[in-house]
Amino acid sequence: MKRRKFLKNSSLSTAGIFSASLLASCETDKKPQAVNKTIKPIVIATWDVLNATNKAWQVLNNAGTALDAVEQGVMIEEADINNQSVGKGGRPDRDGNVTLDACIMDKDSNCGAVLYLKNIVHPISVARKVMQETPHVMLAGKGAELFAYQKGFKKENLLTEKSKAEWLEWKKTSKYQPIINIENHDTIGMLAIDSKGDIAGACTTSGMAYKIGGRVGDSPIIGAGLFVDNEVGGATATGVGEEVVRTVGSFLIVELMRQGKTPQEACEEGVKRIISKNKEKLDFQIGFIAINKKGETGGYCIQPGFTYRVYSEQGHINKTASSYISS
Ligand code: SD4
Repeated sequence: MKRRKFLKNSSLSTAGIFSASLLASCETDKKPQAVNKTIKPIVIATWDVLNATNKAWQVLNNAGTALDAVEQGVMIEEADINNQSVGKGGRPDRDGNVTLDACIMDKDSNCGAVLYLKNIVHPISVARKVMQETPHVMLAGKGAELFAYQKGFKKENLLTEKSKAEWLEWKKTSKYQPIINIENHDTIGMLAIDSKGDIAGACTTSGMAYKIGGRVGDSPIIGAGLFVDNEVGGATATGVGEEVVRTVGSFLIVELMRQGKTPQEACEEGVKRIISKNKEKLDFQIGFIAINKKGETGGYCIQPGFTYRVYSEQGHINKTASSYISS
């Protein structure tokens, strides 16, 4: 079986675990190959977002750009009403409004973001339009929504019956106390390298459940929730955004990689920086993932329970990030 076809079949059928040793065993009858120095596409995303990384990989595997891959990848989660941290079906703020934040960054350090966007299923695509079709980087609230309509996006109710019912239940106590790995689960940050070796990233969320109306987290803030430097690599975050903003987490991680740290070391340092500002009370979750220009990846978090997906020619893997606090 041809390597490409084999990989394609495997990725579609195994829904996940695909080891390098399996790949090696299927190739033993082949002639030894010269070391392939060509660039290998790869995509990495926060949490176990199999469908999103599958989509991004499809784009990369068809010689698409990293920018298209990350946009189309995260759109899967935005449209999935079962993901209650992103797009349609997201948990609302304390007043029952679903408000979305997203940003995108390309290989040339162009970036676009939307903040506090209502009624639009795909904030990431609006963010891309802000990046490519306006002189601005960020649009917020009503202005972002009007811009989206002008660009042809349709108005849609984002509050599903499930999220509404949970919100009505929450209102009985109205206690804002995000539950680790539950209410801050599944925000998607995605980083990709395409066949030209270019890097892009995207991050999209409905933010912290039951936040004060108007609250914006780290996810649409370039440098905090996402940062890409095509010379170095990229990083993205999930978890309590306020803490990520305080240390400009994703930018910090990319700069640490620029200084020579591996993605794993840089993520660990980024998490530890946050911890150093919160010695008294570590009752929240932050998870970072990162990728460097060589396609090496890393992930680290405060609390156990954060996973991330990596999809490359080696296969499709859901990795459990190591954590500062052990399980
Ligand atoms: C925020 N970082 O709005 C986001 C929340 C998140 O999974 O990551 N949820 O602060």
